[in-house]
Amino acid sequence: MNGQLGMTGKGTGEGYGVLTIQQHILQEQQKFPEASGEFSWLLSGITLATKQIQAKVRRAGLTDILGAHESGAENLHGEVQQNLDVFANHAIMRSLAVRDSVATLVSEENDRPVMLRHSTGQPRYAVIFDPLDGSSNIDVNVSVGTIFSILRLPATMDSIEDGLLQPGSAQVAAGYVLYGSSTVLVYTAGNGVHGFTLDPSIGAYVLSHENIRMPERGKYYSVNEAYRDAFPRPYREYLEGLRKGEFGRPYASRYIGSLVADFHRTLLKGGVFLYPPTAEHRQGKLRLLYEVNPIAFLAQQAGGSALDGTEPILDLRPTGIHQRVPLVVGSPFEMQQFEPYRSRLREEQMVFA
Ligand code: AHM
Ligand code: MG
Repeated sequence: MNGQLGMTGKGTGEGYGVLTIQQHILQEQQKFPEASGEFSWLLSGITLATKQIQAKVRRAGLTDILGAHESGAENLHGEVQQNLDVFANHAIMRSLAVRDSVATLVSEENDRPVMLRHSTGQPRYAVIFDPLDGSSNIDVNVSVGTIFSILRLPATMDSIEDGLLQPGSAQVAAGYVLYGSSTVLVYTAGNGVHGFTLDPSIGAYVLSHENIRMPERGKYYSVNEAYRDAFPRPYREYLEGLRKGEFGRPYASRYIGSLVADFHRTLLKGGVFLYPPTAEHRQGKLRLLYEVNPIAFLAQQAGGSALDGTEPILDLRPTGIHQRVPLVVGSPFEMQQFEPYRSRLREEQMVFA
């Protein structure tokens, strides 16, 4: 593809051809003559909203937008919504609501799916998203992100929940935007994982990481160590194995506390990220539909894999749109080393500390 455009390599630079995400999607679409173009129109809604969100995030320290929303409203998980969460949610809703192909929107910030009524077109997609993941990190200037998952709804369904509760393997596309030292959009539509960096000088996401492959193994494990004693024994022993060099060499740890940022590092550098269950939170913290499924799809497309401890994430049949699930995701070597612990998690009664 680079050759086709006469590009010499990774391109965010000025003065030579850059491939924007829109061009990239159109090129990908040409491989599927039956594609109608509505999918690229839908994705452009996501890129537009995330540009608005990143602009707001970049100005967060300059405005009085930080802090709890005026109403002090809590979302259904009992967390105080922050202004930027609300802004991000509205930006995505606004942008996607006018896309004819979108039938329903599901957000971490809304307890129910939002149904869209279009006068024209054939709505067929559901967009499921976490508008601003890791938002408690904003007021200390730590990276946050937006995560999205796209499903095709069945032609007939008993209820909208019915259409939404599809396994992660049914996702037609998924991705995230990381508002870090630069703004990076990473997505897959089932044909590899591609990364784009926002070039602020032209306001466009340009291809910077084509066909990302996770390294075979990495140097880091990533977990909230403070909960370590509360994890079931096989998790504790796996972590001990990583720390003590039982899998070839001792690992170092990295934990940011923003899933998007922690996963982005794991995707590019390899290693393993875990959010195991604890006695208090038997399903961990992360949400299946708009956090874990998209991350698992990206990991799989990049050569890694993801488990809920025992089962492949992408095989799970969801039971609720805000369902939580434990997560172990990583590169091939670390996931291979996890296998004996996975068997023990299957066989042993869950023993928490
Ligand atoms: P949020 O959606 O309310 O921001 O919570 C999700 C975040 C993830 O980004 C991150 O992986 C996790 O919470 C960190 O949780 P903890 O503080 O328990 O380690
Ligand atoms: Mg979240």
